[in-house]
Amino acid sequence: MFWQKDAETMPRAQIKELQLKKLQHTVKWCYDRVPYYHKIMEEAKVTPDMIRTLEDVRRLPFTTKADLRDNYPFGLFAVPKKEIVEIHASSGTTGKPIVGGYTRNDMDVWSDCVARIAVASGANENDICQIAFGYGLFTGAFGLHYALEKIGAMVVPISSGNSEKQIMIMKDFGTTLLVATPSYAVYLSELAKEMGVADQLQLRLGLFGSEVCTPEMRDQIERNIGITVTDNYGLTEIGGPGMSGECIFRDGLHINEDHFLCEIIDPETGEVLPEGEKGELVVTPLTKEGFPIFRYRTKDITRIITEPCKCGRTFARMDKVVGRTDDMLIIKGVNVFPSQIESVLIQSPHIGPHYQLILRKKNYMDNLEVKVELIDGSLLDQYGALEKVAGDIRAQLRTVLGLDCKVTLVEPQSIERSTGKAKRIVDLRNVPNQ
Ligand code: DLL
Repeated sequence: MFWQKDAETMPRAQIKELQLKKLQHTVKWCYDRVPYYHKIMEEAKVTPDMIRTLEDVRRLPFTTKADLRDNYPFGLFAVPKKEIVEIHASSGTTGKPIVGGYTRNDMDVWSDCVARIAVASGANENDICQIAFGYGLFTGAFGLHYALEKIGAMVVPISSGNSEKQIMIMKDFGTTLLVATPSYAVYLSELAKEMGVADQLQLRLGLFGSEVCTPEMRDQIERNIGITVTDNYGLTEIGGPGMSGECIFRDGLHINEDHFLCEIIDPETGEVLPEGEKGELVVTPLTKEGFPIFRYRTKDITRIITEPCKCGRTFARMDKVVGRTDDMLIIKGVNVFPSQIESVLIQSPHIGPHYQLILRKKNYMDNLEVKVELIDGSLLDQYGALEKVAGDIRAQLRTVLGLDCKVTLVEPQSIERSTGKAKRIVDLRNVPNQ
C-alpha cells in the first residue's frame, strides 16, 4: 500500500532530476534569506549558481548542532515569524534545545511524509492508534498524530507515562497500533503481562522510532506481545519523523528522497564515502520553507542501500541506525556501539531486555560494567548458576566484540524503566571514587 504512489515509485532518474531542482532551490532559499547561510557560503566561496549537479552539494559546508545552538532560537528561520504556524524542539538535555519552525506548507509536507511511512508499515484507516510518545515540543507525537489522522485512522493522543492507564485504554479502546519508543514499548508489554491482560489486547502493529532498536530487540517485543514492529527515523533538525521508515519487508528504511538528500561521510575526515559504505549520515532537506538547512551532520551511523525493494518503492533505503558517533564507546582500545552489546545480550535466554552500560575510569583506562536484568530472580540465590550465566555472557561479548568487561546480573524490575528514549549509558568516568 502507498500513500502517494506516484512519488514513491518514481523512476530513479526522475528522483535525481527532482532532487537537483529542489536542491538548487533550497540552496538559493538559504543564501537569499538566512544571513548565517549567506555568510558561510561566502566564506566557502560558493554561490547558488555553482550547484549544477547533485554532487555539487559537496561544495557546501556542513551544518552542525553547534551552528544551530549559536543561532538559537529563531536565527535560521527563512520566513517572517508570522508565517511560522508551529514550533518543535529537541529535548536539549545538554544546553539549549534545537528549535524548528514550520510554515503551513511545511506542516502539509511533514504529515504526508510521515503518512507515507505509516502506510508503508501497514497502517490504515481502520487502525486505532495509541500515541505513547510525549506530546509537547518533541516532534514525535505530533508528527505521527498528524499523519495518522491524515490517513483516516483513529488517533488516541494519550502521550507517554501513566503506564497502567495506557494498558487499560489499550484494552478498552481496542488499540491496534502503538506509537512509542522501542524501550517504552518493552516496558508496556511487560506491564500488560503483569496486569494479566496481554492476551486481551488487539495490538497488531508497532510504529516505533526515535532511538536505536536492534533486530534482536524487535524480535523480542514481537514475541512478547504478538505484534509486527517497524522502525522509522528522523530528527528535529530536519523536521522530525518522516525522513525514512520501514515497509512491511523491513529490509532498511525507505528515505523520502523527493524531500531529503542523503550523503554518507567518514565522520573523522568529512569525506563523502562510496555508495553502500557505512558512515555518518548527512542530510539536506529539499522542501523546507520555515527552517531550511543543508548538509546537516546527524552523527548517526548507517549506510544507504540502493538495490530495489520488493515493495515496489523506488526510494533508496538506509540501514537501521547502529548508533551515534558520540555514543560510540572505546573500551580498552575496542570501538563499540551500545547496540552491538544489546545484540549479544538479548541472545541469552536468562536475561531480559533491560540493561545499563556503566563506564568507569581505572588507571587511566575506560572500564565497562554491563548491568543486566535476569528474567528469573530466583537465579540470584543459586551462586553456581548465576556465575555460569554471567560467565557465558562475558565470553560471548569477548568473542563477538573482542571486548572484556564485567557482567553484573540484577533482579528483575531493578533497572529504571523509560517512557521515552532509554538511557543506557551511565558515565561515571568523571565521578571521583567510582
Ligand atoms: O527522535 C524524531 C523522531 C520521532 C523520529 C519519532 C522517529 C520517530 P530527536 O528527538 O531530535 O528527533 O532525536 C533525533 O534520535 O539523531 C537519532 O540519533 C535518534 N533516532 C531517531 N530515530 C531513530 C531510529 C526524533 N529509528 C535522534 N533509530 C537521531 C535509531 C533514531 N535512532
